[in-house]
Amino acid sequence: MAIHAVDIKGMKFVPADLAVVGGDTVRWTNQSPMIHTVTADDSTFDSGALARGESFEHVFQGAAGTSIAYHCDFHPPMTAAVRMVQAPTGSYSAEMGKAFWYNFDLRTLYNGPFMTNVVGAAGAGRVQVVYAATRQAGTYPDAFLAPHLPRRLQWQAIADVQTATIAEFLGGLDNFRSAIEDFGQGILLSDHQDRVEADDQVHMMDTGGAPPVGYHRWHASIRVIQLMGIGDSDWWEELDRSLALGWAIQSHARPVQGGVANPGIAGADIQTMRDAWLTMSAASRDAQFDRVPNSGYHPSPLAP
Ligand SMILES: [Cu+2]
Repeated sequence: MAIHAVDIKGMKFVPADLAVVGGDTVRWTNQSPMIHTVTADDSTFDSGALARGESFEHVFQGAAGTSIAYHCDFHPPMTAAVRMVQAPTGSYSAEMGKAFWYNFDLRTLYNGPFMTNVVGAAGAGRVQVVYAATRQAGTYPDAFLAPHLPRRLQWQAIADVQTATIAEFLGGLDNFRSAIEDFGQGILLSDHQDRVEADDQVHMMDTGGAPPVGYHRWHASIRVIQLMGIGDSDWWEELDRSLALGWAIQSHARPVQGGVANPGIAGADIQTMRDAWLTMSAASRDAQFDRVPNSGYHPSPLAP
């Protein structure tokens, strides 16, 4: 059950359009100097007056396909909605993994405005560089967080695309772990024509043949999100555990991009890495990323 964060800022709810699955919590936080309310149009919830810094939470239980509109009682132009979407039911399947990675890429990597106005503006493209530099200098986390703080709205959007897409296509983090295990091995081959034409058919972390930077970038992004207090820190920690496992698996499997699925690695090796990586403390996981600053494969993923 994910917690989605919505900021009230600049006379707007951000994001104004949010997809959640039944049982998810939405937490609104007033980041503006003015008093606002979060009031359902159908009166099913009402925060009352929220001063700066105050939050309000509501758990959504509506049927998939419905949309719950809400507004601010004091400022009628402030309107937004929460859309209920269907969580996939049942256990993980490769089809589920393919749908997740395809749609996640469509919403991020293949979404030009998102990459420019959100990822670029947030500094997320080089967040792993700031991570490595401040960790080496001993100024982490303060000096790491500082340059990103003024871009909270963009980081909010980066957080939301993750929580929303995981909820919509995987249902939760158990299935995300399976999805990134497959991703790290490069065993999921997309059958979408646009991916074929882009010569980007294998769902895997890659940067044109070089060792992947994406795991470092994603890990550092999760740390920004946690340090900013966006969403549920425990949820992000669980995501980060799976992310680190994905990095280990890809470091061991070394899949290649192309028109065929990679063969994958032995189940016993995956279990060895699960045992090592999913039980690691947050601090130890941070230190693993320090071993290969900025990007690259982990040197000993079976025995970190
Ligand atoms: Cu208002």
